[in-house]
Amino acid sequence: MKAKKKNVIAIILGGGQGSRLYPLTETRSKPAVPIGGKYRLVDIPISNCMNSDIYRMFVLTQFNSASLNAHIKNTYTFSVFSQAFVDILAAEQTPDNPTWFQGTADAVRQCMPHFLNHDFDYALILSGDQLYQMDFNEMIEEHVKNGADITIATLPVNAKDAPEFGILKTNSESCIESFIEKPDASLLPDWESNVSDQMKSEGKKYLASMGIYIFNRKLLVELMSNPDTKDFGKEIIPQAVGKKKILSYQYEGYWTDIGNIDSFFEANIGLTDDVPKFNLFDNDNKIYTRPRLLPPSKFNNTLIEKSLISEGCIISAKEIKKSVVGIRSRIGDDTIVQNSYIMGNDFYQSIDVMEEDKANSKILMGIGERCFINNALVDKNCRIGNDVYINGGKHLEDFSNDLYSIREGIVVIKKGSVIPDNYKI
Ligand code: ADQ
Ligand code: ADP
Repeated sequence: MKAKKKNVIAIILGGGQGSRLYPLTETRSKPAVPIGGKYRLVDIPISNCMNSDIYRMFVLTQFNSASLNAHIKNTYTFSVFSQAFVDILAAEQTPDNPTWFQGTADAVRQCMPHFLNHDFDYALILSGDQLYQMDFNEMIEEHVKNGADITIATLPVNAKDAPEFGILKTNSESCIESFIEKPDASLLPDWESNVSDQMKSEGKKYLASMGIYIFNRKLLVELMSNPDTKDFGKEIIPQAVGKKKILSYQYEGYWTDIGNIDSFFEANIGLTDDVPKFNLFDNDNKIYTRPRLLPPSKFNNTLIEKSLISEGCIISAKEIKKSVVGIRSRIGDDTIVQNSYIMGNDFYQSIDVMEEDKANSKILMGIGERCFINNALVDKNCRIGNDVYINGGKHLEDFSNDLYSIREGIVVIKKGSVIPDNYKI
């Protein structure tokens, strides 16, 4: 049974400059990056909030993109009888704040006047680039029951991952006694925690901050009045340790950071597993997104193995394996797609326009005939010609040009790229 509703607002940190997800963030803000064929990154924290009965949400983003605005406006519309909203707060220049957000805490600080217009007792601060399904009510219950000033969701991690996180140690009451942001591997022996036997057996001996925080309103106002602190992980949390009661709320479910191309790609392809760790097929924890009223997908002689195919596609490919295919995708005859994420298209070309393009030897939207695509991430609205060969893998070095980038062996075709016939990567 869900706990009684608390007076909570959610603040979703939608991203800094998004350089780690480049080139997906070249023309859009990070929360608007499409995931899972039909969702956008911001749908994950928003859905977690809604599934936890938290309906007042702010999305903080470094720059405003048309796709983010359209997505939020067309998706999260609530009844006039409810208090629910999803507001986008983009970094704005004002006479007091001439700069962009300087970090996560600075982003919250610059937006404080907007939050304070609302009645709330607790602020739930979330990252915008994580894949997980979590009931925040339990965390809030623990926060209130223990009389904490701050609660941080934590997760056991192994020595390989620990240097990428804030690592902490707790006392027997689960209160955080020490915290270090992204420790050097050489320091790890001092940071082991007493985790469960199961976690120990998996080598996960370090307790990491998931970057999910609850702050009491009064404390948040107090902390945000110091303009010198720019970041939660680097300053706010380490400085509060020993002075405030900071509770660790330990979580052991599936959670992954999707802040870079490699982890974003893995998270998408992971959705095609027999039993994916992130469950889209869950009655109780729905992932919400824009309802689009698209037609059913249509196939012609295609072998599909372990793949997610979104609505509104027209597919004549020979084979699609271990891939995620996004809305309105068009894939031509005899093409093979393996281990790839094809994001799909924002609109259909009309038959007239397609005829015109063909007459002018222009490549059509979608993927042409007899192509081979492996280990690739194809952004929206690309026009890939016939007989194109894209074979990503560790044999490729990092690279970038106008059409595509290569990151950790994954070939990322940039949004709207036109890849000529017979092109090879
Ligand atoms: P990181 O994820 O490395 O570590 P950070 O880069 O600050 O921290 O990002 C946190 C979230 O805030 C991300 O969703 C990011 O996109 C967003 N963000 C970053 N800068 C922003 C800005 N200027 N404006 C708006 N949003 C911004 C943090 C903690 C660690 C913890 C990990 C868990 O600092 O202690 O272990 O999260 O992932
Ligand atoms: P999604 O289905 O990914 O949420 P939208 O339905 O918001 O995407 O559509 C994406 C964008 O594509 C919209 O901003 C829309 O205006 C734009 N769009 C639609 N048709 C065309 C077109 N023929 N040419 C260019 N852009 C178009």
